[in-house]
Amino acid sequence: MEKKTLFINGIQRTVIVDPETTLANLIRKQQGLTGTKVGCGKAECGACSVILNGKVVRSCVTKMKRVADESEIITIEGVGTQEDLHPLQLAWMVNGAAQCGFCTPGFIVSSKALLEENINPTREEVRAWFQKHRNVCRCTGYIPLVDAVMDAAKLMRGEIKKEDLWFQLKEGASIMGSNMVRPSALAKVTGTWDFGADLGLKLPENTLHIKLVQAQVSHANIISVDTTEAEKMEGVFKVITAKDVPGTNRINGLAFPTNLGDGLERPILNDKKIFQFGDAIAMVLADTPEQAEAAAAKVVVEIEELLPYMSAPAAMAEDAIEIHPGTPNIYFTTNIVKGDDPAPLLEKLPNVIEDDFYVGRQPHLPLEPDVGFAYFDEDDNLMVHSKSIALHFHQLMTAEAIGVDPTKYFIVQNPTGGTFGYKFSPTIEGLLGVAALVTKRPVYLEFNMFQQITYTGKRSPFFMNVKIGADENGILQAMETDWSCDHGPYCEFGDLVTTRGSQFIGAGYNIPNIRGEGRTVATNHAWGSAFRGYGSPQSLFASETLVDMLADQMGEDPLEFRYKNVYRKGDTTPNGCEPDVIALPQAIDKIRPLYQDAKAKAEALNAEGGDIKHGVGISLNIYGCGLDGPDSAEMWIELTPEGVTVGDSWEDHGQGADMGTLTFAHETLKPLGIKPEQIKLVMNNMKLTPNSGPAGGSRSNVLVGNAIKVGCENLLAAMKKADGTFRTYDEMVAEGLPLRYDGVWTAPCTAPSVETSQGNPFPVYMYGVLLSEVSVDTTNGKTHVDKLTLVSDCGTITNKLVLEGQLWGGLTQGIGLALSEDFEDLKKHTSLTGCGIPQIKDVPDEIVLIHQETPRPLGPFGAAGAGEMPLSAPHASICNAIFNACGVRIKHLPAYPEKVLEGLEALK
Ligand code: MCN
Ligand code: FES
Ligand code: FES
Repeated sequence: MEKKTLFINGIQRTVIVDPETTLANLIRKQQGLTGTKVGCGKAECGACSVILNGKVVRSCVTKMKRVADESEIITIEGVGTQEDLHPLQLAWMVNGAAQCGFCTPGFIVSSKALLEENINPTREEVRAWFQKHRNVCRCTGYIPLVDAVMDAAKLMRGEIKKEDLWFQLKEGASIMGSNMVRPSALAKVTGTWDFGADLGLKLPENTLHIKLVQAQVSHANIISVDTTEAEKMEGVFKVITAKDVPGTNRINGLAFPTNLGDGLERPILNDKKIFQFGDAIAMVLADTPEQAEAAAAKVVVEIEELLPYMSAPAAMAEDAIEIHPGTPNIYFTTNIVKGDDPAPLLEKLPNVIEDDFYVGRQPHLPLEPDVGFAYFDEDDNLMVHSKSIALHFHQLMTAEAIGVDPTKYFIVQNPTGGTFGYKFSPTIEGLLGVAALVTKRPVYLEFNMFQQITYTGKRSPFFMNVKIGADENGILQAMETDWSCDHGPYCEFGDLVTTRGSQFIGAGYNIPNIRGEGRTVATNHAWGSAFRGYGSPQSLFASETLVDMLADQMGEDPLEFRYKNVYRKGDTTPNGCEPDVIALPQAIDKIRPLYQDAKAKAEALNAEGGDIKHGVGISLNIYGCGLDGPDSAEMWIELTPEGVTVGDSWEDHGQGADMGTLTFAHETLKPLGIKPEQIKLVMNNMKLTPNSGPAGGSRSNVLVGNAIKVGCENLLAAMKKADGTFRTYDEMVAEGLPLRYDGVWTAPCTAPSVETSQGNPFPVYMYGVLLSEVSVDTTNGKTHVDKLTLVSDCGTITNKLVLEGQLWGGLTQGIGLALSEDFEDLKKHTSLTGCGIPQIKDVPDEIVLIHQETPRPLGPFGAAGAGEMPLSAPHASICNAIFNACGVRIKHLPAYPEKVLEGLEALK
């Protein structure tokens, strides 16, 4: 141990510290300053940035022995407080720069150091600074972060005042569509928004720390698990294996009735077999994480290794054994039957094209690794706190597996540092529940980034073959599709994601005659979980590339070819239903002049010669809002002396559920003249809040928004007097009228059958048209995205800051999907950088958003969703731009430089 004097946020502190521990540990664990976050723990993300003697350092890798005596350290807590915000914190709020907020303290601290060096930076200098200091954000696309620094610098130079920046709500005005700052922003920018690991450090002293014994191979029989040595280790309270699980130890994957599996193949702790790398085989519970870790290394697992099937084709091979004995590897099939058989038509049509496409196992890469804790509350309820974005689903899926009475088991969502869909699946809820149930003590489990990446679900790869045909006028007439979805070893929602192939291959166009078949395949690679876009990025990559190829084959302009074929009145979607609104022709009209300018610019640059080739590409971006069919959401509202309290389970990944709830309540309650600050939110605690459904499928703005509207209208109806005025709280009480009202809304939809896929799955769709401008270096095959322009139609805008954040962030993940992101190689793809997360240099500073607001008949106040549309097809647009630049067609993602080079070679 070393004794040091440190000046932390200006206050002299004496610390006794292990020289080998990190500065992050000292700050967070010894000083209790949890505003500094630890994401990657490996100097790759900048979440842990602090200022050490005037320089930005990543505290997760700064050993205390390198921190000199009398050092000065500034953490987010020293930048500003809730009462006295630093200009950067204010600018972060008004620019909507904190979505999940996990990267926020690191970025703000880093920016503070920048502005101390250079009070008048250019945008390029800000971007270079973030690149140099490795500040990474997964939510925002970086644009609002740079905007925030520029605003803060102006404030600090005295060119503007705080009042100029701060959103002012005029008396009686609507907050719908405004730039009002989300309620959680203040805590996020000041480092007081406690994520799971922050709360973990504040749990009671008797909390047990869990470490897992995980599979090191992808497929094996488990012969034995010996915990004898581990149990003798210092501090160990218990080692739990499958035999100790009180329940069935089988998570319920909620399989479709036609699924050949029972949906019960996923254990909480693996007993008979290992199905994928990282499977949890045992849990060690000890007084400290270090003790648990040391003991976990002593658990001996004897296995018989089996041949792993690491892709759908491998698992579909004739000689492949059943991964789950008794269930075929192809365990679910779905078909699409629309109009006449396209086969004879495709024989005759003058313009036909067919090809194979692949979209891979995109990793979610939230900066916050999975984390949670569990305990029994004062009423003896099992309480599990996690990053769940599907509270009620997860309780249903894990109660029996854990062995707990579902009426005594509740899940609470912790402030969450992004999920992008991976938390649509339960991850550690079962482990935490079992650990608390077996030990009757509070238990805590956190993953490191390696575990986050290797253990949690991934986007399900689709292997697709698509054939389309158009008549002599270039009007699409027929399509044949075939797709295989690699869903990893666990089936949960694998059937559902496979149905997206029938809903979104060819979406956006009126194609009267379609036949196709899709199947879900069990493999030994990472299990498939929801990922933003959920099947549409796979499906649309195939059709948005193929449409481009057909236009090229016919010598037509790809934008005009699309314009001729997009949905118009009377047209139908691949599911055979009318689109909710006609929005695409208008969106194309808006992008056309910009597209023509971009094309002219690229042609002019290419005419100059050189190795860098420029190109432009287009894609339609489409996704539905809702879970298929009569999806439903609930909420409640209560009149209080101060205003109202609104309760819902609109889970927040970081997208802005708090702002959505506040906006819909405020808008509906406008007749009462209530102010936003009179609306109290109670969210995402199953014990208090009803089933609003998961925050997936871009459903919440529509589904929960409608439920909030209904609940608020019920309250208004009860408050209304005969003369049209409203009763006060006191009058309601005096008349003995109930103060609390429920709001329920169900989508008037029908889930398509698996035989034909015909039906009306979604009440509302989101639409976009994306123009990508890229440059390709033909010497090394590297693509750079230079500019993106999106015409987006998400219906009436609920909150502009939130919506724009969703669009920038989603598009940026599309750049990753197009060019760099993958989880395939279990040796290489195990860190944020290894998985190809876009850093600021990979994302253009110009991502232009053009809003079209076609009101949706079934959307609350006309709103659609927003979360997934921007990631539904940007990769197709970018790859179409690569073709336009250099003639190379990318059909298998990502478009790594070597693939582009290979294509260039082939062209020669
Ligand atoms: N919104 C709006 N105006 C509209 C439509 C939507 O302001 N016309 C706002 C909504 O109020 C909400 C947000 O946009 O705050 C997204 O709305 P919606 O599309 O309904 O999606 P959900 O609230 O159901 O959120 C889930 C969605 C999905 S499925 C994933 S995955 C996702 C996403 O949103 N993961 C995210 N956005 C994310 N954003 C962040 N920062 N982190 C994630 O993990
Ligand atoms: Fe330290 Fe990522 S750089 S946590
Ligand atoms: Fe940057 Fe979520 S706001 S990672």
